[in-house]
Amino acid sequence: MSVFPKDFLWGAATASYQVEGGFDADGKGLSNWDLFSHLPGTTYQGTNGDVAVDHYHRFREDVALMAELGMQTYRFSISWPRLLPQGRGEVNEAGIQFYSDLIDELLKHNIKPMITLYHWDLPQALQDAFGGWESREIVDAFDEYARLCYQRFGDRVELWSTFNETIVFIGMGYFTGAHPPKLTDPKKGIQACHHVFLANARAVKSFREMKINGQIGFVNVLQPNDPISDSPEDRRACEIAEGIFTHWLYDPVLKGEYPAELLAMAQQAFGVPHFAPGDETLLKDNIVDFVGLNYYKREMVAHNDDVEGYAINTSGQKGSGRELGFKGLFKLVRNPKGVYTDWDWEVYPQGLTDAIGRIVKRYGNIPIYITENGLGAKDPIVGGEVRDQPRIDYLRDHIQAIGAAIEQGADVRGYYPWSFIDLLSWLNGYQKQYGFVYVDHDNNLARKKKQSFGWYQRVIATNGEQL
Ligand code: BGP
Repeated sequence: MSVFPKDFLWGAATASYQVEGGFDADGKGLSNWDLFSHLPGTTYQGTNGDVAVDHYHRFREDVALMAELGMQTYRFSISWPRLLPQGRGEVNEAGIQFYSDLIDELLKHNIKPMITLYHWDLPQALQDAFGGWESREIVDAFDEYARLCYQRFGDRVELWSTFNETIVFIGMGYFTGAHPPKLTDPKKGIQACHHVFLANARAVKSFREMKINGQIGFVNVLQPNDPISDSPEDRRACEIAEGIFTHWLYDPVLKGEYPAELLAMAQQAFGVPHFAPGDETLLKDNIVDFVGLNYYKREMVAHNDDVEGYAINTSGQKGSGRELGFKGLFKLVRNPKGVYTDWDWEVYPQGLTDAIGRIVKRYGNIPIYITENGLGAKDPIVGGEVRDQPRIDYLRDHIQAIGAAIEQGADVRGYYPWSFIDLLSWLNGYQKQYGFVYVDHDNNLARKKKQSFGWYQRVIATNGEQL
C-alpha cells in the first residue's frame, strides 16, 4: 500500500519569468529581471527570459501535456507587471485574461492551480519609484496586487502562496549582488526582508478578510545545514547558518516573530530591522496556513576565519565555483564523501526527511507542500530520445524521502518537482535542464517528452507506489 495519502497531490512547478516570454506582450510592464538580464555579465552567456519557452503563447499545448502526464496540480507564478504594468494603479486586462485562461484550461483538465504571487519579477516601475523592497511603500503596493489577484482568480483557485524563497531574492539581491538590484548592503537587505514579512502578513490578512475559499502559504528554501566536524566551533558555525538560512525566514511567517538571538545580533551589528508601530501585531496575527518547501541540497558548514564572498558555478563545470563564506560567522564547505551535481549541489535525499523533521519539531505539525525538488543537468539525447535517467533516480530517491517523513507523522500534502518543462535557470541559462518536457531551442521551441515523463506518469497513476 502506498504511504502517500489518497488525496495527496502530484504536480510540478514553474515560474513566470522562467517560462512565459512575451516580456512586452499585450501591455505588460517591465520587470526588474527584464532589465537585469540584459546588463552585461549578469547571466550565463547573456541568456534572458524575453522569449523563455514561450509559454505565454503556448500554454494550451503545455496544459495538454500536463494532463497527459497526469498532473493533479500545477504551481506557477503570476508576473506582477503583467497585471499592473506600473506596479500599482492601472490594470492590464490582457494580463488578467492570460492567467484567467490558463486557470480555466487547468481546471478543464482537473488540474488544481497553485499560484505563487511573487517569484522574483518585481515591476521595475516600483524599483525606480521607491527602491522596491527597500521601502515600506512596497507593503501597500503588494497588498493591492494580492487583492487584485484574489478578486479576479479567487473564485477558481484554492491554493495560494505569497512569496517564493525570500532568502534567494533578498540574499542575492542585497548581500551577494548576483540578482537585482545588485547590491551588497546587508543593512538595506535586512530591512527589505522585513518588508517582505510585512507584505506577506498583509496579504494573508487580506486573503482572510476577502474570505477566499482556500489556503495561503509561504514558500521557503529548505536547506538542512550540518557541521563538517564535531568541534564546538563548527557546531556553533552551523547553528548560526541554520539560524540565518532557516529560522530567520520561517519564524516570522510561522510564529509571527523573529528568532530572538539573531534579531539581537542583527540589530546590534546593523541597526535593523526597524520596527514601526503595529509591525509586531501584524506579524503575530497573520500566520500562514501552510508552508511550501523547496528542497535541492544540504550544506555542510565550518567555522570561518578567512573566507568572505563566493563565486557561483553557473557553467555546469564541476568545481568552477567558490564556497560561500561570511567571515567570523561560517562558511559552506564541500562534503568529502558527498555526491555532487555538475553545478556542485550535493545530492542528499536523506536531508529531505531530516529537514522536514526539523520543521515539524520547531513549528508543529503544519501542512506542508514540497513546492520544488529536482535535478539540474544537461540531458543527453540518444537516438532522438531525451535520456534523463539521473533525474528519474534523483526524483525517486527524494519521493522515498518524503514517504519516510510521512511515515514519521509529517503532514505532507503534495509534491511539485521542479520543473514541469525545461525553462530558463536564472543565472545558468537554458543548459541547466530540470523538466519532464524538453524544449528544442533549435527547432522553434518544439516540445518533446523525456524518458522521465513516462516514469512520472506511472508514479502519479499509482500514487507513488511504483517508483
Ligand atoms: C529555486 C527557484 C527556482 C529555480 C530553482 C533551480 O531557487 O525557486 O526558480 O530556478 O531554484 O535553481 P537554478 O535554476 O539556479 O538551478
